[in-house]
Amino acid sequence: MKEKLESIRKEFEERLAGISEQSKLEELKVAYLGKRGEITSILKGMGQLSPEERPAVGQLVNKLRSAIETGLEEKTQQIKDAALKIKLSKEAVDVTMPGKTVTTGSLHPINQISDEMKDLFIGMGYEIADGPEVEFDYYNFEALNIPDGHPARDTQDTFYITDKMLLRTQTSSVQIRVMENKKPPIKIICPGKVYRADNVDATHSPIFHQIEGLVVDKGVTMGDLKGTLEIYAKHMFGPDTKIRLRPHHFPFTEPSAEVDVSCWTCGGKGCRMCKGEGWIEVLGCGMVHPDVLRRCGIDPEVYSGFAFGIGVERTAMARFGVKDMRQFFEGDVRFLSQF
Ligand code: 2NL
Repeated sequence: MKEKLESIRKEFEERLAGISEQSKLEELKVAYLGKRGEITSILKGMGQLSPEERPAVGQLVNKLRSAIETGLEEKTQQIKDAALKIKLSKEAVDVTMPGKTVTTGSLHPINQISDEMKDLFIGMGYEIADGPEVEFDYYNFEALNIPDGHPARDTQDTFYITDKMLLRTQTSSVQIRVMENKKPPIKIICPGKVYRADNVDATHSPIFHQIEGLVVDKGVTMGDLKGTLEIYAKHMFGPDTKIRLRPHHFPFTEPSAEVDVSCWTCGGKGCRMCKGEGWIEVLGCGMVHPDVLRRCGIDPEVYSGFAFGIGVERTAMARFGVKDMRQFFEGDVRFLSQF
């Protein structure tokens, strides 16, 4: 019996040594410890032994069984370790490899400038108002004192969808909609895209961005307008900036003015930037025309208001020293990555 057990052990160890896969190991386990395995059949045959022999043989069989179990466990661990080693070596990171550069985008210069303007006016208590780019003739022209045949229909020629629908030429249309729907006090800015039937050149584009502001309340004066624009100019062009209002004409404001800021390059002495003028035009403004208020259901005897319109491309060109407006629309990364 002893010899038999010994030869089983030997055979087991030989077979175990030749195994390197988990599935073969399972087969081996069944062959020795399974229901019809070697050890099991010996245990079953124990009944034929004499009572004196039984304990000693039982001990030997148990020893062999636990040796087989240990052998199987150790092999399982070895197979697992080997697999892990292969997996790790496959996944190894070569830290000496050059890294992949992560390129982050940035805001388009037009968005940078309009965000800056919006932040400033929000800080002064303005709300942002939004409206359609495809607009009725009424909101874009009629309501703003520009009836059919008015010369401003030529200077602000646009793209017509139908006789009565067009692409808005200014975001004033949004302000008209707000005045129709809300009682003063009104304090809003309207940023957005506007359209003109202009040919493309260095300073013109059929699509551009504008931010218009509107304040309507009791007792709003031109002094309020001037103070507001002064804050705007200092914020956008530097704390030493001065402003100058030149009389102008817009159909929708009375009085109207164009606003110049002292040149941010020479401080007003005159240089190439300001073409020797010392001043640079940055926006248009005025006191809202009483007819415009009345048409929106606001009594001009009770309320007054000011409005202004700022071209974003123009401002961005000034701030960044861009000479050709077309660059803002071309999407050339070599241009855009400079901002
Ligand atoms: C420019 C500058 C301006 C306004 C826009 C405005 C809006 C309403 C009523 C009155 Cl609802 N005015 N906006 C006023 C003055 C100038 O934009 O150069 N526009 C052609």
